[in-house]
Amino acid sequence: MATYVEKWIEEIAKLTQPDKIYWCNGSEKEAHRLVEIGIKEERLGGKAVFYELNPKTYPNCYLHRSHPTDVARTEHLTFVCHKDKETAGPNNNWMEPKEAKERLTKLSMGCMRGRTMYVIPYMMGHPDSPYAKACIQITDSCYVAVNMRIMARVGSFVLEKIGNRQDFVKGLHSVGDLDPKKRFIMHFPDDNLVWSIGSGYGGNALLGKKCFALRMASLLGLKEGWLAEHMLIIGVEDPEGNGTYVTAAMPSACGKTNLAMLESTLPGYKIWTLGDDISWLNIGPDGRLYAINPEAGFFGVVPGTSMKSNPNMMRTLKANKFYPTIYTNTALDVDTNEPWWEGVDGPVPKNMVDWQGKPWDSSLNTNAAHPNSRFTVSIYNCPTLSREFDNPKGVPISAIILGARRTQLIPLVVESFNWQHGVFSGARTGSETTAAAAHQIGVVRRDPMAMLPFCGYDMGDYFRHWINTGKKLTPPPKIFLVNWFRADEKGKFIWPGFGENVRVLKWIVDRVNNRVDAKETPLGYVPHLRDLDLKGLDIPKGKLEKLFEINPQDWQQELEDVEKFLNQFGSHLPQEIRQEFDTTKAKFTPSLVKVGPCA
Ligand code: GTP
Ligand code: SPV
Ligand code: MN
Repeated sequence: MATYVEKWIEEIAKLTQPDKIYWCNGSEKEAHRLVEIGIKEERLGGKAVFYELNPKTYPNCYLHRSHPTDVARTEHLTFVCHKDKETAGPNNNWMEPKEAKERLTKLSMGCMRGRTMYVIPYMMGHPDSPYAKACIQITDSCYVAVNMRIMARVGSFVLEKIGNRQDFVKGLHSVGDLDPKKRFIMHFPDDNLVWSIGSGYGGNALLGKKCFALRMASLLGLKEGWLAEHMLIIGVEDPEGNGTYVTAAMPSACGKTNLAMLESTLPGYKIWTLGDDISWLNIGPDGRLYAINPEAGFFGVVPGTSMKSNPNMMRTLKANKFYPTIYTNTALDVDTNEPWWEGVDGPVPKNMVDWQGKPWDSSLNTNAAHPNSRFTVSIYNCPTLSREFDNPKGVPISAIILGARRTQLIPLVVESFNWQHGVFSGARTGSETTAAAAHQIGVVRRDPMAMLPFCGYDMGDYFRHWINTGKKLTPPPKIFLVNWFRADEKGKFIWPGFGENVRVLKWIVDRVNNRVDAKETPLGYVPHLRDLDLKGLDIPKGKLEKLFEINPQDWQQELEDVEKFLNQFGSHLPQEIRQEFDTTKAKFTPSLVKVGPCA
């Protein structure tokens, strides 16, 4: 008798009409075979899916050039299809499920003709973890199949785990004809289904990542009492050898991967990596917050990665063992057959082609590598991987960092007064947009907890869920806000960032362990400069002050924008958030603060 899984595959094959169906087993041999297929496979325009890079200097590394219109997430084509629009909230595009399915069905009829349909059974999370989830993704792209094996735990064992159950998470993906007009990334929470067509790009096509592990999982978390977050996970080891586990949310292309692998510039401090993009946070039996990284690889921003900015990632990229490493949309040094990107160490090669394979030199004034070019690499290559990475229980979190990219206004680091104030501080956070999604770059938009594009339901309800979660935690982690990107009047970043961010981590750990006190400001606590270890850094005092400046006029303006954003959530906005807003606003509006004799 056919299992439920087999019946589902049969049904999809009938609709999409692939030439062949291939069930992935996750083996190393299979990965090589899929890469071979990609090297030989000609796509429209005669391009191969994979190009082998220099086997001596980049063994087991391959270059992929995407369709030029398919280089980033497309938020305007991403929908959450709840039965009712209200559940989706103002932060999501919504389509009625029946209508959405009709559209997708039309687009999917015969879409895999002439192609192979890959069936990929995978786990998000360690198979032994009570928090892990079993999933199956269907795709007609060998690029996606190879990437999935790096990013998740792929294997036949997952099919055994699923058996005849129906509650696994289904992902149905086809690149279609890559026409952006026929591109949709749709989520059907009631059917445990993500259905994506017309894009091969990471967040649109590797359905275990943003689609499942954030949009669908955030909703599961709401129902089951946990949080799915856009957060890295690290362990900070101090000179005495004590470890403190920290998660940090930052919007796309705002520094998670770099912070996750930070090479400390402070003697005795060491950062251990557990994840760089997604955390699932559960309340443990002892009442503390435990984090697991449901992924098993890094899908990271290439430009800017160098031995100077992120040496551990450079080492990770060179440490291939059982997994190929994929470079998507980097430039290529034609003489050496090595990938190249803006910001990498060494001189600019003489003979290059850009990310589309066109001849390139610096006089063109264009980017050789696409600004959102990405590597896909196994987390097991990482030299700083924490020994707790595979711990099914996860690690207990003492501090949550909420970051943003703001060239103005936001101080380097601020500690929230308490959990509720931290939730408000996250809710009001804005960040300048980046190349990780297809939209205008560099404009401030509100991006609460870096989850605006990834929260699968109304964000007002999401804030409520955060507040409720905090009430159950004994004790709740401290919440900090950081901003590495404040600039001077010439537009230059004031803070050196990267490895030097350990100085901020040290202060955070000192605060968690009650080792230092702090200065109160209207936004929360900031460090006394004596407590921020700045030895060896050459930042003039005026600039240091600028890093922490809180200008009431600017803040009045900022809060107007915050108020507009929060008002969108209407009755879904928790009263506590409104109270925190009013309290903050009053601090910046002296005439509203009641003065007079104490009673
Ligand atoms: P996603 O993978 O899109 O979620 O991005 P991410 O949040 O992991 O960002 P990532 O660490 O890849 O950094 C994105 C960009 O920010 C890169 O160009 C980095 O070089 C830059 N960046 C990261 N950390 C810092 C920092 O501390 N200071 C400065 N100035 N730039 C940074
Ligand atoms: C992001 O954009 O936040 C990423 C890349 O991490 S993607 O997987 O495409 O979402
Ligand atoms: Mn990300």
